[in-house]
Amino acid sequence: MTLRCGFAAIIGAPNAGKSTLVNALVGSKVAIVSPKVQTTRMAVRGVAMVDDTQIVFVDTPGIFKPRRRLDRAMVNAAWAGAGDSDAVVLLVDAAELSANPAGHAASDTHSIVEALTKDNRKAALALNKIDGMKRTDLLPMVQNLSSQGDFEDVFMISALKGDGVADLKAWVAKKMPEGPWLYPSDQAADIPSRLLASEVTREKIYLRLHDELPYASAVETEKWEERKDGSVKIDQTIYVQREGQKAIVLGKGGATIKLIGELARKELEEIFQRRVHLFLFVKVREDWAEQREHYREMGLEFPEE
Ligand SMILES: Nc1nc2c(ncn2[C@@H]2O[C@H](COP(=O)(O)OP(=O)(O)OP(=O)(O)O)[C@@H](O)[C@H]2O)c(=O)[nH]1
Ligand SMILES: [Mg+2]
Repeated sequence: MTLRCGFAAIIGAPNAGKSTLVNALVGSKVAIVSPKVQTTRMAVRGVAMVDDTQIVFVDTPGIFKPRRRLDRAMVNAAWAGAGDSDAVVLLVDAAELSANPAGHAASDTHSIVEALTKDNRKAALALNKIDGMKRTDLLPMVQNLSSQGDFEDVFMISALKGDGVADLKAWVAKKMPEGPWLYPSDQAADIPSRLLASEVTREKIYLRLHDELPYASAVETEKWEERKDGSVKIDQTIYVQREGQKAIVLGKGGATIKLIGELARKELEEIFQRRVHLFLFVKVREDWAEQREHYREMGLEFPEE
């Protein structure tokens, strides 16, 4: 028996479905998902087994043209995830590309292909969200992308429905080098519980609140208190940048934060398999996105510029 183990990075433009795909490949929820762009902020590892091969999938933030400091930290984290890996999968939202061939997703994807080519980095191409698309729309897209870069292989998948996911996983498994496993074979996620708890709350913010609010917010787990009865009490702070945003997060009579807290608590109870008491606080900190300590809390490196 030869053990194999390695890293496989899933990269792509924002909203391509990277986190959905990593969850599907791993078979449990390790990364948060929302319909909004820039949901993922840091690289998250999910572990999958294929026979004697252990694959450490790395979900990465979307790669786009960064404007803010936080954007730069996210894009840096994405490329760092790709740099350390034994296989790279470039994931593309085929439905979006078909609907908007000259949109953001297309140009971000084009820039990623250029960067991969320039660095001589090999990658497989995976067209995602093919559910509900016509095959005849996919072929010209593959031709177009293949003329931009040289891909090791091409897959057409639906991360949401599962189509093609097993084939992609088998391809990745073959790319993994010989070596001992890094994780126990039954471990799926590698993220500290406190950080996972913050991410779950942030997902509910992305699902429930709109416009600039998700992008102006950060969640930090301040306290994690084990109780004698087996439950856990978690205190979290939601940072926003303006008083008006605080009012929106709270909602009328506190209704919005109550709902966010309930949704997050239910999911945390499922993930941790125990009772959770979740307490959310909202704080205005105009410049949290410029402060080094928040980046460490988010699992990101602080970009100097
Ligand atoms: N129809 C369809 N929707 C999908 C598929 N995969 C993902 N989605 C949806 O696309 C949206 C974005 O999914 P995510 O997994 O958060 O995408 P992401 O690439 O991780 O996004 P960022 O972290 O923001 O870069 C969500 O609403 C998903 O449900 C798919 O195969 N088909
Ligand atoms: Mg994501």
